[in-house]
Amino acid sequence: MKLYSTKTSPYGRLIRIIVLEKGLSDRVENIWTETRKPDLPLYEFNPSGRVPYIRLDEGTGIENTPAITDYLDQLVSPLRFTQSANRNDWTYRSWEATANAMLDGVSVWVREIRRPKNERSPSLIAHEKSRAERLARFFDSRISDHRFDGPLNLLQLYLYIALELEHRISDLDWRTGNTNLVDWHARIDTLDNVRRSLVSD
Ligand SMILES: N[C@@H](CCC(=O)N[C@@H](CS)C(=O)NCC(=O)O)C(=O)O
Repeated sequence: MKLYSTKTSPYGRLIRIIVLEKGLSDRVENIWTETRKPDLPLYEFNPSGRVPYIRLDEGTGIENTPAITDYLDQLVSPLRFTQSANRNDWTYRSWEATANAMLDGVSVWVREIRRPKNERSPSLIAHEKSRAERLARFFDSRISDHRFDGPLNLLQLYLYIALELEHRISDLDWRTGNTNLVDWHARIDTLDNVRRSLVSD
């Protein structure tokens, strides 16, 4: 199967980590595409034009990170990311959704600052900056919980990938005052599959 992504998509990187964690590298070919341009070949089979997108060998495909994660997870047992025990752990589920919200918010921020200066919305940027800072404090005070430890799960991945966007947004300062989160990020950052998921632009 083929994994369509841009080299910079945070969601694409998350899926690359899951591919590695599930031992699926031999079955998934990375295809680098562009987005947000007219007439991309991607639109022929994925009309939304969003990535990541998994094109299955038999000609169908799936977009959206949770659905792709579900698909990849069920290919190789044991289930790790979706239907596993933590699906009924509502504290886990609540934090996973909050980490997903952080990634969505910071992604909106990145997209906004990539627009021409005269098209950017200062109020949107201020909103996303304050959301990200609030959520960084939220996770800093919970990061010693066991749910942030042990084998990578979706909660950890959403949070790590959101924090990683500091490399793309100079105003994203989640580090100041959040020393627990800084230590946690540094530990996740050294994991083998997390390193292997990096690609140069
Ligand atoms: N909710 C989606 C978000 C995916 C997303 O926002 N992808 C961006 C790249 S990071 C994209 O494809 N943008 C191109 C477009 O909107 O046309 C997911 O979880 O996969």
